[in-house]
Amino acid sequence: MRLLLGTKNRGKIAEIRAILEEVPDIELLTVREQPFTDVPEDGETFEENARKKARAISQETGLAVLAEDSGLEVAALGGAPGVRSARFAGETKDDRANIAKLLELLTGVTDRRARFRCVAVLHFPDGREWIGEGTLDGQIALAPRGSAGFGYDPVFIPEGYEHTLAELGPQIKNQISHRRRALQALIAAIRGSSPRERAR
Ligand code: ITT
Repeated sequence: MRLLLGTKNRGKIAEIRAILEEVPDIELLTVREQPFTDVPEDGETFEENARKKARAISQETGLAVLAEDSGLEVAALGGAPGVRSARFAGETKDDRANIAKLLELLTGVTDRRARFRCVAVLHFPDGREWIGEGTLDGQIALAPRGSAGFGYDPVFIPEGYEHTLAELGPQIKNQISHRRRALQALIAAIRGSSPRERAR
């Protein structure tokens, strides 16, 4: 199966590639081989944004497209930054600025529970569409630690671990991540059932 990855985020591309390496018969194309236009992410949910990206890029390119929308939900912030995770500190999608803003808002806050969420959508040009969702629970660290990964990885300590995802590195992250779980759910849906209705 030939799939175009509908993301321009290099961290996501590397992780999805590594996760899907285990799945036979998938040929992945990226924005390098097949450029596409940015899709405005103005939906209120991860699912809405993921569907929007997959559909728009599939329509533009005529290819099967795997897109995902993901983000961080922080309990003490009522689920923020959520769908606005990439632009939390501004339109430039600056990871460092996003982390600085998050730590600032959590100064003195003892409840540091957080959850990564990812919704992945696979859309075919003939309209068939599948979806998978995954989460990863954890805590927000008091300060950034580690250099691997992207986004909020330096401040996210997954449940059951003492180190941040940026310290744990891709081998461990890709075994437990919200992205892996979403892709696993998507693959299970493809293998086990018919596509979910397109008109949702
Ligand atoms: P595309 O829309 O091109 O896929 P994007 O970076 O704009 O790329 P999103 O809108 O889905 O992607 O925003 C996701 C943001 O959530 C991302 O920029 C990070 O700040 C954060 N995020 C999601 N998954 C993450 C992960 O595994 N590790 C750290 N941060 C993550």
